[in-house]
Amino acid sequence: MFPSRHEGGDVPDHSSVDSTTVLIVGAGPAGLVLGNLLKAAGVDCLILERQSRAYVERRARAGFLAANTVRILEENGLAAGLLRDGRQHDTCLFRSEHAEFELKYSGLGRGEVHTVYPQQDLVRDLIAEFLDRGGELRFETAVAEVNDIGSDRPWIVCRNADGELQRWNGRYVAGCDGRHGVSRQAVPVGAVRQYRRDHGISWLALLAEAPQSMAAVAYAIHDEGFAGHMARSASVTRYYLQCARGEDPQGWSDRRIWDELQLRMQADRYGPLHQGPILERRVVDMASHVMDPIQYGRLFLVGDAASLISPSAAKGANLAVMEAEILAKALIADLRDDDERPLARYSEDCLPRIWRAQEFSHWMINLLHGPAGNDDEAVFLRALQRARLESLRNSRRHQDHFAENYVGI
Ligand code: RFL
Repeated sequence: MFPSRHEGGDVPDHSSVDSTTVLIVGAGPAGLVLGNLLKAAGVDCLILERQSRAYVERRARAGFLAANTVRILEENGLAAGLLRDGRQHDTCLFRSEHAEFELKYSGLGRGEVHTVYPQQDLVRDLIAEFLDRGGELRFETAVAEVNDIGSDRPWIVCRNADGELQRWNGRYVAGCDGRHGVSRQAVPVGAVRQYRRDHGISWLALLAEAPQSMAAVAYAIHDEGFAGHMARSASVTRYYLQCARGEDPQGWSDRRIWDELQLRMQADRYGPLHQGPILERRVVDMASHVMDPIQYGRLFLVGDAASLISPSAAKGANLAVMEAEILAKALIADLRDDDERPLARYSEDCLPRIWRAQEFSHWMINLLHGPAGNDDEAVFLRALQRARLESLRNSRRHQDHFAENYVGI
């Protein structure tokens, strides 16, 4: 065991000082998988989460878990819920004004499938398991500062729900605080390269209280813009509509949303969608961001904090779980076996997979979106988009490549 050590006493500006071995900032999939794996190995850790438990257990985002994610969760005793309630998914459907075709990816590439299980359900399971394992998780506690990551004694300052400031010392900090987190801001300017790309495309991300309309994920390519359909649960379906940058989601009434979805999904030709109230509407800008390296001193970035990926290929949560496993093993090797090498290699181990996922996501963006307008460039790029789709429809090699990247990382 690597026990906590309460140091007590007052430190100027902070009401108390405590210590643990690994300070984990954020209780999303990354922080919770990391915390569970560390706890199972007897490594002491603390998770600090700025939102309430009810909020994170209801925050709907991802739903498509890759085979590698399911393997990690299963091997670590974290998969009971998804094995009970998750549904296997193995087909995607592409629609354009010219054609419709299905790819059954369980019969392509490595033959892997997705498990559909809402991210908020996974988060709920991971929290329950972490607490069962005796883990310490503080909700409504926002980390305000991450300090001295270049030393062997990093520390953080957080503010709890009562507004009290507290200092925590640790041996390591895992920055699992997502796209807007504070952890990565602790890295000195110039020490890490940041790659960024704004794809200039936005989606209206919708959750509809309606059963899925098709048995497959559906990608509709249309001159009015992309539309997507993805199962979440028996009664809730996620839809996407490409929209203008800066669009006000409240400007989209339920009626307007369903009319636009029916138009772009060609309901007149392929059958109507199952409609229901829109439970959530928000605009998501397609953006990518990669830190290189994803570690500095005693700070290790995991999940969206390390690399943000557009949701076009459903990779974000899967990358987060994969990196959490790699970091957990490396921390355990260091703390238990005195082997620092896996920790030193953390970035090297993760970054090629992150870039692979980024490349595939970028390819998906180009497959699904064409520029609007009738100028020469827009027409040319839309023709390339159609050619890309035709290649996917006709080439078995292209399909194998797609399947391998779509489900794998
Ligand atoms: P999360 O889930 O954002 O968790 C970070 C946590 O850190 C907390 N936090 C702090 N806590 C303490 N102090 C601070 N200062 C803090 N600052 C932040 C936050 O409250 C939060 O609880 O990051 P993590 O763990 O890296 O997980 C990443 C995934 O959540 C994300 O990549 C996916 O949701 C992306 N994504 C999808 N990924 C998939 O693999 N498959 C999908 O089908 C899929 N669909 C999606 C998605 C993301 C979407 N949005 C909203 C961008 C669909 C959508 C619409």
